[in-house]
Amino acid sequence: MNNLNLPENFSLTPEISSALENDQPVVALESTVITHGLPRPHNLELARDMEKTVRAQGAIPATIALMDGKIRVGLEDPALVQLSEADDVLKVSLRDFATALTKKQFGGTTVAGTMFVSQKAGIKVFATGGIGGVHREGAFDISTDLQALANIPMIVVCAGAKSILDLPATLEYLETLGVPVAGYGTDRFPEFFSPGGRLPVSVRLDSPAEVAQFAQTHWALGMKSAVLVCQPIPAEAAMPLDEIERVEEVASREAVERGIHGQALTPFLLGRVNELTGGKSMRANLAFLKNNARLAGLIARELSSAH
Ligand code: PSU
Ligand code: MN
Repeated sequence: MNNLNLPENFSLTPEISSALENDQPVVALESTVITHGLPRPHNLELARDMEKTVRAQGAIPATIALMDGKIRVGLEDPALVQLSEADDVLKVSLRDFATALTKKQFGGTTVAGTMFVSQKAGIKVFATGGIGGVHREGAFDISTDLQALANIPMIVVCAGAKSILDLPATLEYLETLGVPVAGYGTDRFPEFFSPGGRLPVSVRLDSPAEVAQFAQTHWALGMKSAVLVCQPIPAEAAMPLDEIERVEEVASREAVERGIHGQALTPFLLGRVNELTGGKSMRANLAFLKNNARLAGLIARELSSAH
């Protein structure tokens, strides 16, 4: 079903079409975390949990992915199962859409890919784990996520940027691009597996209503960039900073030694960090993903009632 004058290749579930037409709250969810970020069966459990969490806030989840030559907005459970079990899935950022469509390959959308599709469909709120950024390993490895945040006006809820990145450089780059970086309930930039504390954000926001009001003010000025809302990992799931830093250094060194770069780098680093922490980092990852789905649901409700 597709009543929104979207390009041919888009396919929306009836639930999402009707929610968007009636200005009901919708939260976009990415699928790279399902196809490349988490091992089976945790990927499917997480995908279902995030959808459930969004619904529990009174919003409708729209998981976005490429399947059977279509850009799918909203995945019903059999499609989620199929995606979570598929092999040879492409990681789809902005340059990869036409590849997945012409080759009829399945694709998991990154933060940038998910933002692109969301904007076309008219979804304003998106929950993810952490954005991509400036990598430590190579001078030119800068995630397309940053470009998307500069150009696509929506609210992206995350737990900061992955600490496997060069975080000061990532924040400088976001400043250069004019992207507001909001700390949710904090004035420090959250660092994914840990609540952070070392780096500042550009604004602190303390409630879903304040986030909605901030974004509307930003866009009413004519700004085109996203608002990045960074919520620290729940305290009980956080990991000690020295432990994370130690394993991240090991993973980073191995990536350089093995010549891993480009799109393969992020999945490699996250996978190695998970192995080296005996699965602890994955449990932390699951905790903040769900927490972010919750906050995004609440923000989406604020935005839709404000219209
Ligand atoms: N965070 C995770 N798991 C992931 C990602 C982030 O915990 O799989 C994904 C996101 O989809 C993000 C992407 O957009 O990694 C960034 O990849 P790259 O650095 O290649 O742009
Ligand atoms: Mn990259």
